[in-house]
Amino acid sequence: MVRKFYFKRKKIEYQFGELLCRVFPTFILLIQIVPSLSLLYYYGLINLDRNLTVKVTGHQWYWRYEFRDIPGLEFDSYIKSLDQLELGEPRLLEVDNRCVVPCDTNIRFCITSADVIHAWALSSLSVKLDAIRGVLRTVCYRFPIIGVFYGQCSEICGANHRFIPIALEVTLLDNFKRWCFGTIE
Ligand SMILES: [Cu+2]
Repeated sequence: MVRKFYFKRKKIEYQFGELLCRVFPTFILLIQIVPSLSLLYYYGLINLDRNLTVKVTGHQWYWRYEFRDIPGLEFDSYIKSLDQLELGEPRLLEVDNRCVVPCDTNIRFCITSADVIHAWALSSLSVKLDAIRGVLRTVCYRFPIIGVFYGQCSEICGANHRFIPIALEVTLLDNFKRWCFGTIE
C-alpha cells in the first residue's frame, strides 16, 4: 500500500529529500567548524604557568627527550633488550634512559616527530598524542604522585614500531636535580 499510494506519487520528492539529507548535515558540520577550530587554536596556546618544558621527538626507532630549560639536558631513549633487563623491569617496556620529571611541578610536554607519525601514549596518564613532523603538540601535566609510567608508540610507524616504548619516571624535585647533574654531559 505504501509503495502504491505514497512512493509512486512522490517520486519527485525523493530527490528533494536526498538533497536535504546532504545539505542539512553539511550545515551542521559548517556550524561545528567555528567553535572547534578556535578551541584547537587555544588548546595549542595552553599556558598553564609551567615550570618545565620537555620536548619529545619521535624517531625511527627511539624517543628523544630535550629539556629546553636546562641547557645540555637531552638524550635518546632506546628499548632495553632482554639481556639488559634487571629484576623487576617489564619486558619490552623498559628503556635505557628514562624521561625523569619532578612531581608537583607544572610540566609542558611538546610532542613532535623527526620522520613518520608516531604517538606518545601513556595510557595510565590518559595521554595519547600523535607525534607529527612539523607539528608541535602540547600537553600540560602536573604529577601529584611519584612513580614510573610506561607507554608505547600507538601509531603504526614501521617495522620496529613495537620497539619504542615510553618510560616516564616521576620523582621528587631533589632527586630530579641530582639526576639532571648526572645526565648532562
Ligand atoms: Cu612510532
